[in-house]
Amino acid sequence: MIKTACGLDCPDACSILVDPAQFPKLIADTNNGALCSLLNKELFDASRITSPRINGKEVSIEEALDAVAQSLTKKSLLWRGSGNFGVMQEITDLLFDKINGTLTRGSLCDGAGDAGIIEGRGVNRTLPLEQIEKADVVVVWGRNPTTTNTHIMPYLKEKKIIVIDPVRTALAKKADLHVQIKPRSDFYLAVMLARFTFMENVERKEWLDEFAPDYEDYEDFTREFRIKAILEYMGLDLNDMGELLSYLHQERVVILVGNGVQKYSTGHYVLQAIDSLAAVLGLFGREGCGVGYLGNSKLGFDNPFTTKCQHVPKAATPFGDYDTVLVQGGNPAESMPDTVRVDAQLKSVETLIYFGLYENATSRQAKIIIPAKNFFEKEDIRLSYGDHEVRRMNKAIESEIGISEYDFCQRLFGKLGFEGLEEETTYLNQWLNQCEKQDGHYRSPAYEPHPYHEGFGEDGGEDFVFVEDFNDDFQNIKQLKKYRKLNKNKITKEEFWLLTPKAKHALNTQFRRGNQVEIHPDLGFVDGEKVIVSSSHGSHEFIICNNRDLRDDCVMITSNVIGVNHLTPSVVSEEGDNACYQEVKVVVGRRALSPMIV
Ligand SMILES: Nc1nc2c(c(=O)[nH]1)N[C@H]1C(S)=C(S)[C@@H](COP(=O)(O)OP(=O)(O)OC[C@H]3O[C@@H](n4cnc5c(=O)[nH]c(N)nc54)[C@H](O)[C@@H]3O)O[C@H]1N2
Ligand SMILES: Nc1nc2c(c(=O)[nH]1)N[C@H]1C(S)=C(S)[C@@H](COP(=O)(O)OP(=O)(O)OC[C@H]3O[C@@H](n4cnc5c(=O)[nH]c(N)nc54)[C@H](O)[C@@H]3O)O[C@H]1N2
Ligand SMILES: [Mo]
Repeated sequence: MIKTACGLDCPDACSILVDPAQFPKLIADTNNGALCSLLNKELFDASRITSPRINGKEVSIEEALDAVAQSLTKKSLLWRGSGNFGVMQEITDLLFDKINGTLTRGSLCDGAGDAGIIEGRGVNRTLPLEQIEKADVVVVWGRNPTTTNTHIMPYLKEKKIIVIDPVRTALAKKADLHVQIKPRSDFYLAVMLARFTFMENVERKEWLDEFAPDYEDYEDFTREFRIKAILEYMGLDLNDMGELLSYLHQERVVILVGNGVQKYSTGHYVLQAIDSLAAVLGLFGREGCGVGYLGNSKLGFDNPFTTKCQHVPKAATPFGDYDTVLVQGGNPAESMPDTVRVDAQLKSVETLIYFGLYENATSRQAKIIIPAKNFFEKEDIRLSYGDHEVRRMNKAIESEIGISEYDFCQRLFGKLGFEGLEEETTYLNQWLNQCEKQDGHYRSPAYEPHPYHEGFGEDGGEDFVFVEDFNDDFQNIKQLKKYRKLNKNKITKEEFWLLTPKAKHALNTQFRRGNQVEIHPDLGFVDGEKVIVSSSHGSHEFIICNNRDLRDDCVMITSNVIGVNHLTPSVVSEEGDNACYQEVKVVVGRRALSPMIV
């Protein structure tokens, strides 16, 4: 049995025991001991790329790497996804530094929220699991842990649970209160809750005086929002607010925020407003309290892979500007927003290199294919954005297939005549040596039992910064209106918010794919019916699945569904260079309708 850690991009970062003869067993660690349905040998083997290819023809790894080396002498971009969360993924930055190549900045994931947290708190610290355990009330806000973070579920047991989500999620069904919020209105809810807290005079004055002295200005800011109009917009009334506040005003309250609230251009405002509410309630630095979001797993580390390379925004990468694009550990042709644009751009790249595990829409376009090793087959270190444990990913399986990121780099350094790459173990140790070690466990240097106990900013000496403005210029784009005119009577009268959260049995575009659009049954569609969903960015065909757990102003298409990102825009968030998957409205049409031409 070999102990390792799961490399899939998920906050659980499970420790697992591997018996190479059987497939992995999960060990009770930060988790409840149940093996995740994704750790399944059949899934890991299905569509695996087993040999290098150039222009569709199988070649030796030597030939493939020669071709890569040659292509990297031209203007090159590295686009790295999050298919494997190990730190060694980033070693290829050192190669791009040598060739004067370009990297990406920002994120497809949590960047907008992260930017909002940094504006308020100065630094994004992970809330330790033990604080969640000590809470009386847990507010789960735009996060779906039953699907995306199952090993946090035991920490929610015997707590009062409040869910704020446009979908009646599995957790919402069991919760003490579910606020089925209108999408993209979380900013207003957070501001209103702060306003009511001030009105009831239950803000934590003592704490505010010490750590967030601008709170009176914030109170003025919250008064700029008209109660009646905002409540109407959100579809909530005073009773709803009263009930919600009765939970928030309890002694130990944790707010767990997810990606759902910030898949918008204004995502940073939402996190800063939720943090501002938490400040008014005095939740920072206190036992059993706090705001948890996707943390910055590399916080506190000196990263040996930092370079001075130039960067372009990841969510709207201009692939067409480069002769050579290396895609590593990602599937941009499907996971990026606005894949109609992405597809066209990738086609214009002279040499697209795909370095990954599975066949997918990106590998199908690539000229050079380099098979990767999966996380069972190489050495690495696993940080987590959900807790502070640092786990070794030990090689558990010997495989003939593929090449590790370190070996890829080392061989290209050799071919291109570069020097300065250290041994693999040197890098691994550089990460581990920065951790605190206790009973065989490694812990991130950023760990603090009560984050922000001493205050905000990197060193804890700064005040909390409240959100102080809000600009939102979301518009229904003209093209959609034109489309509506052209297709009068053939598409739904309504424009729907697009919700695109994670799916239970897939990890983004890896593993099980889907084809469904979920919609409220009152809208009159029939299960199994084929429809075309369109936005001003593109169209795609999906199969109807009626779902009463949705609001009737939303449709839901999970991130593993083929074609979902034909609908989403290349918009980059106002702060944090993040993708804005839900900054869009869609219409639903019958099969007879031609796809929208963009
Ligand atoms: N099984 C599985 N687990 C995963 C993943 C996976 O693909 N599959 N992906 C992993 C990754 S990469 C990430 S980043 C994490 C993300 O994990 P989560 O943060 O849980 O992210 P999502 O599933 O995208 O969205 C969470 C919830 O937000 C809600 N939501 C949507 N729009 C809004 C809104 O406007 N307001 C509010 N309040 N809620 C809204 C959705 O209905 C959904 O229930 O999960 C990780 N875990
Ligand atoms: N509509 C919609 N789109 C979304 C989202 C959404 O919620 N809705 N979520 C967004 C989010 S939060 C994220 S994080 C992104 C994720 O988007 P991506 O980063 O593109 O991740 P995946 O789609 O999971 O593709 C990962 C690929 O990595 C490869 N891979 C896995 N392990 C390794 C390895 O060890 N080495 C190498 N070289 N390759 C490996 C696999 O071949 C796999 O195809 O998707 C985003 N896209
Ligand atoms: Mo993500």
